[in-house]
Amino acid sequence: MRAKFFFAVVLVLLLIAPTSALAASWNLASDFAANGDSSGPWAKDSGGNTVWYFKLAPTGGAANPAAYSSSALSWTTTYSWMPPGTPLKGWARLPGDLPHVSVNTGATDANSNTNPPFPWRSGKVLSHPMPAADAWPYSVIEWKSPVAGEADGSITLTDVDAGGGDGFQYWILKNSTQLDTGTVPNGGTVTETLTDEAVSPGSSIYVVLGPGIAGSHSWDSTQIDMSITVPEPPVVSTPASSGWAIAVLGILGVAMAARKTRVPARS
Ligand SMILES: [Ca+2]
Ligand SMILES: [Ca+2]
Repeated sequence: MRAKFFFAVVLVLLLIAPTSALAASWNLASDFAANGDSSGPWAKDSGGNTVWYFKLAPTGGAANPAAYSSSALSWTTTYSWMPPGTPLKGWARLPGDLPHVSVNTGATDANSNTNPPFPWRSGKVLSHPMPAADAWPYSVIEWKSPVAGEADGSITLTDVDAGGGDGFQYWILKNSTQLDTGTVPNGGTVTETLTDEAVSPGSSIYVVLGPGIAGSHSWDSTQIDMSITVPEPPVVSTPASSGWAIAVLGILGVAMAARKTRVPARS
């Protein structure tokens, strides 16, 4: 009888226990800052890498993942528009360092040596396109899902170089499906959210950055904040459910105590 009682207690605990943490999360900037190097896994293309990829898109191919390529990108830690010694790393087309997708790994914000300077915040990813007339104007960030589930995410693009220019264009895709596109004026910002986007291993979310509406890439340094969670965050145990758990355990405890203290009836 005692074994059955403890089995019942364990069963109740399993039923009312909060869902274990199953969510997997990725953050472009912190993942890149902590792990990125020339060999991946936060590298420019496939070849054994896992989640983050950096590519370029050709003229007319901003929303066509089949046309994306990383072949022109090289690993770099120096940028002609940043002071020497600034702790940066990323992928860029050399020489000229544009387009690029790179991260500031320093503990402090940095400023460019352009006039006027633009800020490159500590721990943040910047990207920069080329003019629309270039053969490969667009920089591409790809998140390739290693898991199946429903992806929630946030993607914020901010023009950090407000010295001039026509702002930037962007595209958000899941695989070959365009989820959204838009233009952002000079100095502007936009946030796109992902909600319950079904993904499976190999599914991709793309963020594509291009020059502005007039095709100019001047003053187009763009901060990209991007995070994705799959599957959705687990349900957290509430105080109410904890209260029920205590109540159920209390009832079971009282029942056991009563069983122990009950005096057998005399015959
Ligand atoms: Ca522009
Ligand atoms: Ca600008």
